[in-house]
Amino acid sequence: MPEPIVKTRTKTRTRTARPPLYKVILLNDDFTPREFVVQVLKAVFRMGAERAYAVMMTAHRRGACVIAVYTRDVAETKAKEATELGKQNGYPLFFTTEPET
Ligand code: TYC
Repeated sequence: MPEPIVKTRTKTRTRTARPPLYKVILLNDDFTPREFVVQVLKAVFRMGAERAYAVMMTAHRRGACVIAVYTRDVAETKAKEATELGKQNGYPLFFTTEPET
């Protein structure tokens, strides 16, 4: 009887893991003017006027609003940049980040 020929072929499949995402959250405060919040949302998060206004009003009414989801680096940089813009203008405007579950 001839020996059966058994060949083992190892196939390597490369999977690219998706990086974990982080939410940027806008917090309400009693001092920052609405119009200023809208300006920051447009400038830092590239929102159009209508979306920026809606997001600002959601934070105003509910206390906070998730505004976007990015990789950790981008989320933290944008949150810092936007918070800094408020600070430079004497406002307590605050953006924070948290991992998306
Ligand atoms: N509550 C502020 C006001 O009445 C406006 C505001 C909205 C501030 C949203 C921060 O995230 C914010 N002037």
